[in-house]
Amino acid sequence: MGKTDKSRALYARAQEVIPGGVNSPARAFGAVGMEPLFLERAEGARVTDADGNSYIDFIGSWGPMILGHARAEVLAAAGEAAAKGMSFGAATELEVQMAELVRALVPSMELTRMVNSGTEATMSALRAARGFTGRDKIIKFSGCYHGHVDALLVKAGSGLLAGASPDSAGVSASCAADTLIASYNDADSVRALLKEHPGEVAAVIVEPVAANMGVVPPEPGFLETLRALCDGDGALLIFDEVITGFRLAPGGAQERYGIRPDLSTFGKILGGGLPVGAYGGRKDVMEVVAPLGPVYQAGTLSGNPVSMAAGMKQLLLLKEDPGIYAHIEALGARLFGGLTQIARRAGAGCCVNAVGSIGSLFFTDGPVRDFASAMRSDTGRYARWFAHMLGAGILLAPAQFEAAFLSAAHTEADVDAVLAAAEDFFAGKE
Ligand code: KE4
Repeated sequence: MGKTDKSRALYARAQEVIPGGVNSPARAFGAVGMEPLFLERAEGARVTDADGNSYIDFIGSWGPMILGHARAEVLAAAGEAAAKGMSFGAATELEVQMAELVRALVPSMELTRMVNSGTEATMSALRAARGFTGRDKIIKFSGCYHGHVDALLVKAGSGLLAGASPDSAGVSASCAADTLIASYNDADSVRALLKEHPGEVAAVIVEPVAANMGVVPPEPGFLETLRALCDGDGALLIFDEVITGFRLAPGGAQERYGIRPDLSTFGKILGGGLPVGAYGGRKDVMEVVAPLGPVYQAGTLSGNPVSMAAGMKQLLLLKEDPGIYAHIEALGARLFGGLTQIARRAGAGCCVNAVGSIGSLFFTDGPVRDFASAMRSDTGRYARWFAHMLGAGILLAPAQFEAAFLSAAHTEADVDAVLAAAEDFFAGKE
């Protein structure tokens, strides 16, 4: 890896004016024992840092860049919209077109409300669920991350797992008291909570493919059982598709697995790289949301025209060219299948989980099927893996408990570069 003088200098400056020098802990590189790289530009599957070092990028802004960075059509759509005004604080046709497109892609989204992040989407979906059911409790799964919503920062994944605890300080006990914790891929843990709290649970919120404790796929029958348990109890089933939405299929994980949730949340890909989130689902549920109903939710920049234009262009490019999904699925099979073979040959005490174009290499024998098994990973060895790959010009997620993301801009050569560097790593050049 080349010199990082400019990143180091920027980090020193950043720490003077930004908590920890970053605007999101996931970018801090603390989990891999390094100072963060400061990136300057990106195009296609590559990013370039402040010192001019170029990397094949598998962070992809944590999911939004499914077409690759700086896709010309998306840039043009954003620029064209911006030239007409950055924000109005009034309704626009673009918002209607976006909601119609989301419903066309995801039929369960009978009504959609745009917000500005995945966090806002999950926070609002929970409030709508509580307002519709009149119930207070929610069930989430240990290791799943749904954004920094107070009630969901309990046994959460992603950046919390780089720190001391999967719980966050600053969340009042009273706020967390209504959050019940189940175990991913263990439907009996949900059944027990519903039995213990009959008629009290407003919603079960789940990442249909967990991707914030590393990637953990749903085992056969898990999602179907959640659907049945919610139907039996009257709790709503919320699919948090902020990562999986528009990635695992045009209609997200709910299309891939054939499950219809009551509410869904989206973000990332939906905005084409600009700040966007959305929640929605059943018409009868979403009709509780203001100005129709008593559940208040609002936002100055919700449905921002520039974000709508960029996000819609990205979704339309995905919709018009199904070959993109075939490409990223094939690259996923090549990358994660290749890593599985290499690790197995090396008897290396690691395993790979993947679904389509997202996946994770865990430094534990596995299988990794839930939070407890993910936590057995050797995070120190992951840090050495990360550094080795960075030295080979490959930028992976700077933490064990995240996902690697492929895009339409990645090539077989990009994947083969990862596999070659992995061969070196497992050949003892750690
Ligand atoms: P945002 O508020 O960061 O837009 O979305 C929150 C969120 C909600 N639901 C799921 C399933 C998510 O993965 C996320 C955010 N994902 C992380 C990466 N694991 C974002 C990276 C970051 O926090 O900087």
